[in-house]
Amino acid sequence: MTKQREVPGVRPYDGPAGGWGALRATAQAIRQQMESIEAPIMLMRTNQPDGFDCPGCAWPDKEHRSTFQFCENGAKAVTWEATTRRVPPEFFAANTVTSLLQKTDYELEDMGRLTHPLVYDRATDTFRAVEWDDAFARIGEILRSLSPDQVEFYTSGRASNEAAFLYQLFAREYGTNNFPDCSNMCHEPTSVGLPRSIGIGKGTVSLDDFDSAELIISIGHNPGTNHPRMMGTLHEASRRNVPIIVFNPLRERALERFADPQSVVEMATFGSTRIASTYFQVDAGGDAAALKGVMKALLALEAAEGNVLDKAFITAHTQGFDAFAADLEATSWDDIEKASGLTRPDLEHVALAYAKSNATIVTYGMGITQHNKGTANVRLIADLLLLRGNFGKPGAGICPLRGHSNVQGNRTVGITEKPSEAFLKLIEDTCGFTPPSGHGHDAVQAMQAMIAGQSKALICLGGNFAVALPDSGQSFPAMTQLDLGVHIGTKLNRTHLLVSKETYIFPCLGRTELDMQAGGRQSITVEDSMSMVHASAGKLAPASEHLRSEPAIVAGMAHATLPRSKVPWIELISDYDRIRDLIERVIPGFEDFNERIRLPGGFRLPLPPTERVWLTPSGKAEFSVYGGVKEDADVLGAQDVLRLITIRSHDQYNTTIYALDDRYRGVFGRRDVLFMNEEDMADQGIEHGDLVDIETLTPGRTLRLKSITAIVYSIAKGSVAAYYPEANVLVPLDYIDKESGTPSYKSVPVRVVRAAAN
Ligand SMILES: Nc1nc2c(c(=O)[nH]1)N[C@H]1C(S)=C(S)[C@@H](COP(=O)(O)OP(=O)(O)OC[C@H]3O[C@@H](n4cnc5c(=O)[nH]c(N)nc54)[C@H](O)[C@@H]3O)O[C@H]1N2
Ligand SMILES: Nc1nc2c(c(=O)[nH]1)N[C@H]1C(S)=C(S)[C@@H](COP(=O)(O)OP(=O)(O)OC[C@H]3O[C@@H](n4cnc5c(=O)[nH]c(N)nc54)[C@H](O)[C@@H]3O)O[C@H]1N2
Ligand SMILES: [Mo]
Repeated sequence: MTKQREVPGVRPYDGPAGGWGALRATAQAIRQQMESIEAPIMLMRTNQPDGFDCPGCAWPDKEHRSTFQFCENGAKAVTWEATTRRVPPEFFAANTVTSLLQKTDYELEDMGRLTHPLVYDRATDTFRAVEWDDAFARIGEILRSLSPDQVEFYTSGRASNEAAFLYQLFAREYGTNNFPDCSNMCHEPTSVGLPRSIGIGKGTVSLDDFDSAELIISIGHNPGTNHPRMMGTLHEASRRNVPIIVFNPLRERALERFADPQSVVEMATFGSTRIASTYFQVDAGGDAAALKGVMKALLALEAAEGNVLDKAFITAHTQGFDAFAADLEATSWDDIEKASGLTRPDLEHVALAYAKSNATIVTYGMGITQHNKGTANVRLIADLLLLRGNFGKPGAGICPLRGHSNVQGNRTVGITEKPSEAFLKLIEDTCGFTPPSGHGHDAVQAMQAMIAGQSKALICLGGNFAVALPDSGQSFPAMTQLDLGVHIGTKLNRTHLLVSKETYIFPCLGRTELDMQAGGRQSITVEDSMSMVHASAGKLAPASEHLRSEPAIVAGMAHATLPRSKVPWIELISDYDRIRDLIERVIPGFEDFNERIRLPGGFRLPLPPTERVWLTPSGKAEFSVYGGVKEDADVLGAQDVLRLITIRSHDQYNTTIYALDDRYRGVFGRRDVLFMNEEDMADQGIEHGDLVDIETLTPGRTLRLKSITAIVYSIAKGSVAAYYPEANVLVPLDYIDKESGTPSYKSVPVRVVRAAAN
């Protein structure tokens, strides 16, 4: 690399991920957000048998049964919620919404916890406190005046099973299946693709499988930041000499080297462990081609040497192999190399390693799903595993890294815009009303309906809907056209401030807080990435005496909206065991829910593929055919078109910005950077530290982000990366995976030019 000029806040990070840096960052997060005496005690209660579930990520933990495991970003998530800072009504009286909109997303949440239910007052352009019952009554009145299909019920995946179940019951009794949810922007390709391939839209591995895996292939996820407790698992696997093959356009430090803060030796000696045995910097959007290349090479190996494919498994358990193999045959190496950015020998190397392993796990995240071919990507991963029978045996399987800590549970208990007939029938039989059967809106469709003026109200169970969605230029104004906006949240965010004609903000209890109802102290339940359901109970005093729990707020709105409701809302929330009894009657797999949730560690929901049972229409696992590699090669290979990836920094939880550093990528105190490959920069005459403008290549409209600082980074040639949510102005709302509706947040075609004023 040529000698570069100094760029403020940009300096290479040479250490491993984890280690002392992680401990220091944790101490800092605690210092900034909360009284230090309380903090360690509370962190010790995270993921303990009688404590609360970490609101950070959905990675499971053995720790629900054993001792506290250190996690920097889990600590940040917990301290961010348990902060001692508050935004009381006096603050809102002194600050107009217009002035608050000038603040950054970071500043908004950093002000602290919401303390009172609030209503927007247009005359003064401020929020003021409102009584819960008055707010519920008015919301009921507005909802009754609208047609149910004009209302959108958004869910962000932090909500508990109990809250989410009541929420879908409310919306369905009211009369709609409009359930946009964060999963639509996240793992929807998993929820759509895996059922087609293996009959269920969830991962099939358990933590124990990692102990006996012989090969791990990690595609498109960044666990050092987003699933930090997974690092302990990868660390152990690496120390057992298990090869870990990584596909990622960016060099992510935690996937290269990691020092485990639990390891006394590594901490004392400043040592670290390699994570990836081989690291392939695939092009953004190039995974389908890469996976096809690996499988094409595997078929060639089979032809040459035999005994590579698990033929007995393929014959007994799968369907569609011939068409799948013929398509691989027809796909040229030339196109595979062009579309993936990797070479044939690279991919043959992976095939060889895969052929040698008797038990392989493939882990994947947003680098796979957030593409216009997200569903095809997921299915290709399943195909790869099917070829060697890597389902239903120890040490093998598919492992989608879920996002929010209970996003999987939300879907299990009924948050879906496309409910099955069987589910609707169970609701009808159990609850006594007929739920609507027509499909509702997903997240993008909900926003499109709002932009078109068809949807008139948005209710949000958590999250930051408008900011998380693409195309802020269209999405933000659409919020302000609504008749009603209702936001249940813990902290103020921009979506709350994009006020509708009438807007309410409802402050709720977080995971860490004590939840007292008429029947005493309550616990809630969540489901992790590996289908384990367990209880969570907060212990801290609530941030304010006016907070209500999410189930109580949902029940309050439902009770006020549906005067002839068949559901005993108020009774249900007095004791959440009653909600769980109802879940048990409606959702398969929850037999004896209340008994089993009281067992240490909870219980696992059924996962038929682990027993080689396939709930597909044919009763077999299905191979897929993805025919788009040639097209990908043409598009990805095009001159001066770059592919923009939008990513999370290390100090960020989705739209929540904890602080402005991205330690492992060497960015400090700023987020206005564009990571670029050095050769691409040279091609465009851009130097490290130059200001650039980014423009999306979309027909008919101009989407532009100006004055971003381009910096040299180890990223695949042809790919560039910027931070989400800032870069959402560049993502077209209709640029989606057509099968799942998920936005292509990680392959936006852009042009980067030096800023005019530079
Ligand atoms: N601390 C923290 N934890 C979190 C979150 C958070 O924001 N902060 N978010 C939560 C949520 S909701 C989610 S969904 C998960 C997200 O967790 P991840 O799936 O790890 O999400 P990202 O950081 O968006 O991106 C993942 C990686 O994909 C790579 N990538 C981008 N494009 C491609 C591609 O085309 N191919 C391949 N192979 N790789 C690609 C990027 O370089 C990046 O390393 O984490 C959850 N946990
Ligand atoms: N460009 C780009 N866009 C993306 C992505 C990307 O990679 N790139 N990733 C997408 C993904 S994977 C996801 S999951 C979505 C995330 O989209 P969302 O889930 O909508 O967003 P979050 O940022 O997680 O929501 C933060 C807000 O949640 C509220 N909150 C926090 N804790 C609680 C709680 O316990 N209860 C309640 N009721 N509210 C709470 C707070 O008010 C906080 O402001 O964003 C998507 N958008
Ligand atoms: Mo997510």
